Amino acid sequence: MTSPPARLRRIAHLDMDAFYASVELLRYPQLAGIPVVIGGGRRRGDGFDERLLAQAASCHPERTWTEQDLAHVPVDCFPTLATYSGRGVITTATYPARQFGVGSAMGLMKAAQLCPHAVLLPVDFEAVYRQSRAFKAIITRTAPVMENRGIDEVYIDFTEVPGGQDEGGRVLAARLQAEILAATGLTCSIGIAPNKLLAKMASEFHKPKGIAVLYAHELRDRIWPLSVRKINGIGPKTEAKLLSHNIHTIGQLAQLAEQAPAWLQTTFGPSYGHWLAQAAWGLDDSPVITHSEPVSISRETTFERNLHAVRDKAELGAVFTQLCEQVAADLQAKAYAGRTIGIKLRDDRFKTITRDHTVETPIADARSLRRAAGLALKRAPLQRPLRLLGVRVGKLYKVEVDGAMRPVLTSVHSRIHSHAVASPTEKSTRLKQKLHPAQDHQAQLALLFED
Ligand code: TTP
Ligand code: MG
Ligand code: MG
Repeated sequence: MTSPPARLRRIAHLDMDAFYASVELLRYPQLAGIPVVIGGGRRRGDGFDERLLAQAASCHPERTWTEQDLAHVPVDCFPTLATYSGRGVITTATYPARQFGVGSAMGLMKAAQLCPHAVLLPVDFEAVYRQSRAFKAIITRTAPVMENRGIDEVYIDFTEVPGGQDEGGRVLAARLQAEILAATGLTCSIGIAPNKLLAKMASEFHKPKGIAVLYAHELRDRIWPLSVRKINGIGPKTEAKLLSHNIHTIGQLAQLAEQAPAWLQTTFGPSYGHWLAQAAWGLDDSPVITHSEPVSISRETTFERNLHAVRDKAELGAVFTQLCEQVAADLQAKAYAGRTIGIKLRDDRFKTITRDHTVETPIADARSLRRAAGLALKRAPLQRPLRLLGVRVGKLYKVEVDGAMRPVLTSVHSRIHSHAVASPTEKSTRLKQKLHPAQDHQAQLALLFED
C-alpha cells in the first residue's frame, strides 16, 4: 500500500486592497479609477453627504438630489485635497492616488502638493467594521482555520482545505477572492507560502487584486532581494540599526546570521537575535491561531417574567449573585481577572442600560465581583420592571501560572466578547428563593444590591 502524498504546509495571508477607501467607493462608485484619499473619521450625522448633495444641487439645480442619488453626484462636486487646510493625515489612498506618491500617514497638506485633484473623503467606521466582518465570514465558510490579524487582514491555513494544495494554493485563493468580491464588492490580495512570515510578504507582491504563490526554494530569488523592513517584526529602529551596519536586504541579514550568529544575539538580545536569523532564512512555525483573547467576559439572563427591583428583590438579588458566580467561574476557568465590572439591564420597554465600576486591582472572585457590580447597579435607574440582567467584566488581565497579571492587549480589530447566556429554565430550577412584596421607594432601591 502506498501512503497518500504528504501535504505541504500552505499558509495564506489575505489583505484587502486600499480597504477604507474601497469601502467608501461602494457608496460613491463614480469615484472608481480616480485618485481618492481618506483623511479623518466620519461620524453618523456629521453632514458630509448632506453637504455633498447641497453641492450637487447648486451645480445642477435642474434636478432634485436625495440620499438615493449619492452614487450619481458628479465627481467635480466632491471636495478635493486642493481645498484642504489643516494638520490631518492620510489614512489610506486608492491605487490611482498612490501613483502620485501619496499614501498612509502622509500629511494631507503635503499630499495636496503632490495630487491636488485627489478627492478627499472621511471614513465611515461603521461601514468599515461591517465589511470587515462580512469578508471574514465568507472566508471561514470555506476555510475555517483563520486568524484575525486586523481590520482588513487574516491568515488562513490552506493545508487541509479542499483545493488548498492545488497550484500551491492559487485555486483556493482565486475562489476566495471571487466569493469576497461577489458578497461585498471589495477586492483583496493573497499570498500563499509555507508559513505566516513568508505569506505576509507574498500578499504584497501583486497588490491590488493579486495572488502570489511562494515556495520555500524560492527564498533566495524572491525574498532575499527585499529590504529587511519587509519582514513583519522588523520596525524602524531595528532597520536603522541594521542599516548602520550596512545590512539592507533580507539576503544580507541571512548571510550575517550564518557567518556571525553571535553578533546578532549580542546586538539584539538572545531571543530577538535568534528570531531575526530564523526570519531571514524564511523559517517560522507559528501556528494560525483561530481565537483571539476576549475583551470581556459576561453572563446575562432574560427572566421568564419581568422582575421589579423592589417587589422581586429576593429573586433579582439571587439572580444577580448567581450571574456574578458564573462570571467568576468563567474568569477563573480561563485564567483571567478584570478591573471594570459592568451591569446591563433591559426594562419592560426594551430600554437597555449599562453601568460600570472600575476597581484598582484586577479581581476574579464572586464576592468581589458582586460588590463591584452592586456599586455599578446602584447608579442605574430601577423604577421599571426588568426583563434582563447581565454582568460583564472588562479591562482583562491574564493570570499567569506564577500568579503574575498581564494586561490583555486587544486591538480594536480583533475584539471578541466571551459570552454565555443562562437559559430561563436553567435559572429557575436553580433559584430557590420565593418572591416577597416590598415597599416601593427610592431609598430601598439604593440598598438593594449591596452585600
Ligand atoms: P493596510 O492594509 O495597511 O492598507 P490598505 O488596505 O489601505 O491598502 P493596501 O492595498 O496596501 O493593503 O491598512 C488597512 C486599513 O487600515 C487602511 O485602509 C486604513 C487603515 N490604516 C490607518 O488607519 N492608518 C495607517 O497608517 C495604515 C497603514 C492603515
Ligand atoms: Mg489592506
Ligand atoms: Mg492590512
